[in-house]
Amino acid sequence: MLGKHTYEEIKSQGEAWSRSLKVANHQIEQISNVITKPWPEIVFTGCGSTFYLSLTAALRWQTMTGIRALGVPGSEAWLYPESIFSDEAPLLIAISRSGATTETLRAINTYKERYQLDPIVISCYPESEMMTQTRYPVLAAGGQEKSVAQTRSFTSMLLMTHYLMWTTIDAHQERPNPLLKLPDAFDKLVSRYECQMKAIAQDKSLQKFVFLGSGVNYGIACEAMLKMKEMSLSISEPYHFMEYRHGPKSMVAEDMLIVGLIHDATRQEEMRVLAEMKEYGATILAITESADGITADHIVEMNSGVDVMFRGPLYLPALQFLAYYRAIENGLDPDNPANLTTVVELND
Ligand code: F1P
Repeated sequence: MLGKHTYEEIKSQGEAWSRSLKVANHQIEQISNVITKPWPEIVFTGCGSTFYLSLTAALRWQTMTGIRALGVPGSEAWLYPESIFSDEAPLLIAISRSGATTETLRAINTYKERYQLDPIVISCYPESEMMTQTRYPVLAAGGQEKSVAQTRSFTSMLLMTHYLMWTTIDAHQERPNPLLKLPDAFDKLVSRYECQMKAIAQDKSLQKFVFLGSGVNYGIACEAMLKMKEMSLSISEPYHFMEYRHGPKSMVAEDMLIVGLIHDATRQEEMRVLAEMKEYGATILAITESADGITADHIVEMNSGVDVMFRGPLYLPALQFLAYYRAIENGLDPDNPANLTTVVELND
C-alpha cells in the first residue's frame, strides 16, 4: 500500500497524544524551575516543520504569558545570531523530531557559547544528540515515525509546547488541564476528517492550495502548506488571512482550494476574506471550532470545547489527510517525498 506509514501515523494521533501526555507531567516537573524563571524573552527554533511549530508556539507563549517570544529557523539563529539574540539571555526552546538536524544543532551551540546556558529541547528521540547534550530534554513520547513528512511527530511536539505553556501559567495546578481532552476529541473526529478530506482530494478540478491562518494559526497554515507540497508535490501557499487581499488574491481562480483555519476571536474578519475569495471562483474549506454562522463549500467542525490557544494539534489531522489523499490521487508515495530525507545533515 502506498503511504502505509504516513496513513498509520496520521490515524494514530489520538494514541500518540495520550502517550505523550502520560509522561509530560513528570518530565516538565524536572524543568519547572527553568521555565518559570523570569526570562525577558523566549526564542523557539527548528527547521522545516519544526520551524513552523516554533512560529505558532511563540505566538501562543507570548499571548498566554505576556513574555516576548519569537520563532526563528535554526539556520538564522546559527548564521545571524546578532539579529536574533540580544544582550540579555533568552530561554531557547529548540524543537526537532530527529534531534539531529545540523542547523538546529548549530543554533543550540551558538546559544550555549553565547550565554553558557542549556536550551530546552523537544524531540521524539531520547538518544539523539540534541536530547543527550542538554540538561533539559522533553520527549514527545508518542511521536516517533517511519515516514519522512512529519505528521504525528509534529502534533505531539506541538502538544508538548502547549504543556510547557500550561505549566507556566498554571504553576499551582489548580485548573483542569485542557490538553487532556485532545485525544478523545481527535478520536471523535478522525473518521469524519478522513472521509471529507478524501472526497476533496479526489476532486482534480482543484489544482492549487492556499492555507490561511491568523495569529497562532499562521504557523499551522504553514505546516499544512508543507504537507501538501512534500507529499503531493502540489502548488501550495500559506498566508495570514488579511494579507491575502494584498496581492496574492490575484491568483485566485476556479482551480484553487482555499483552506481557512478559523480563529475563534477573529472569525468575522476571516469569513469576509473567504467570502471575497469565493466570489473570485475559489472553493472554500473552513476548519472551525463551531460551524455556527460559517458559510463555506466544505466545513470541518471541531466542537472540541478546548480554547484556541491549546487546540493547535486538532487543526492538522484533516489537512494531513488532504495531503495524503492528494498524493495518492497523483500516483505518489506519501512515505517518500521527492528529493527529501528524514534529516538534513550538513558536512563541515
Ligand atoms: C526537520 C525537517 C522536516 C522535513 C524533512 C527534513 O527535521 O526539516 O521538517 O519534513 O524531513 O527535516 P527535524 O529537525 O524536526 O528532525
